[in-house]
Amino acid sequence: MVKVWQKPESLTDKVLHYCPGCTHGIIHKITAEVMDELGIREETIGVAPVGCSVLAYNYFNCDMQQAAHGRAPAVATGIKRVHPDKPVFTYQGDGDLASIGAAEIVHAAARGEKITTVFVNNAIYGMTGGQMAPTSLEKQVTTTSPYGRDLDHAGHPIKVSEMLSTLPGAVYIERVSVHDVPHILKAKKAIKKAFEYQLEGKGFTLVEVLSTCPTNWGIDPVESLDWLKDNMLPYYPLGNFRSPEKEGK
Ligand SMILES: Cc1ncc(C[n+]2csc(CCOP(=O)(O)OP(=O)(O)O)c2C)c(N)n1
Ligand code: SF4
Repeated sequence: MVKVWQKPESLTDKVLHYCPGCTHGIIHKITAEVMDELGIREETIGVAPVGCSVLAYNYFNCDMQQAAHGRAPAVATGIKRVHPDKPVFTYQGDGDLASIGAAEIVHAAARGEKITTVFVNNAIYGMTGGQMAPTSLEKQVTTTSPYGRDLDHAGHPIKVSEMLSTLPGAVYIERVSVHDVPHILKAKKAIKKAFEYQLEGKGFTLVEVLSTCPTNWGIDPVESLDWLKDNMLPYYPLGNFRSPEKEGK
């Protein structure tokens, strides 16, 4: 019989708790496939955040450590320094990474920590009820901005990839999306590159993945994919912001 699909070995058999249509599951799957393809599952140490992906340690079939809100890059730094030969990654949402954890990620990148961050930007706090995140778009309605995000009052959404790409310690920064199959394949390639650069000891690597939150956006899963495409892509352009080749590293 021809096998057309196989669950990656780097995912456990636990049923994901994510809402129907949430693209966290897709991002878990492609990250796990990358670990399988690189043959690094047994050595890899992942760091789980707070937020909807707080339970990532139940799903990734590698060693995992939980970090308090936003502290995943600091925890990953400690792990990597103790185990410099092991692949270390953090998996973080935008509330976790760009809000209370903003300093952590900036300094990990500035120090050029040899870790990989999978940064899931769904423009909202998912787990805690859909409050405005640092990445929520102008005019975006959230539970804390019921009339839409007002820039005068709440400031501008933070473009994390652009911001981190100003730091020389960050060797690979790419923004991808998972709103359709061709983009999912590109997202997987980017995550694979990030791990490969880490294995080559190049420096800090981060892949920002534009993701959906149908529950807190208040729209169905299919419309959410369109909402991402129509609203997030214009403000968060996809592409590579920093790579070792460009930096001559
Ligand atoms: C130390 C700590 N502070 C605050 C919280 C509350 N909290 C949990 S999840 C979360 C928001 C996370 O949102 P995001 O990172 O965007 O992830 P998503 O749920 O959207 O995937 C907050 C504020 C917490 N769990 N722990
Ligand atoms: S609340 Fe949003 S981010 Fe969290 S699991 Fe549900 S759809 Fe996904």
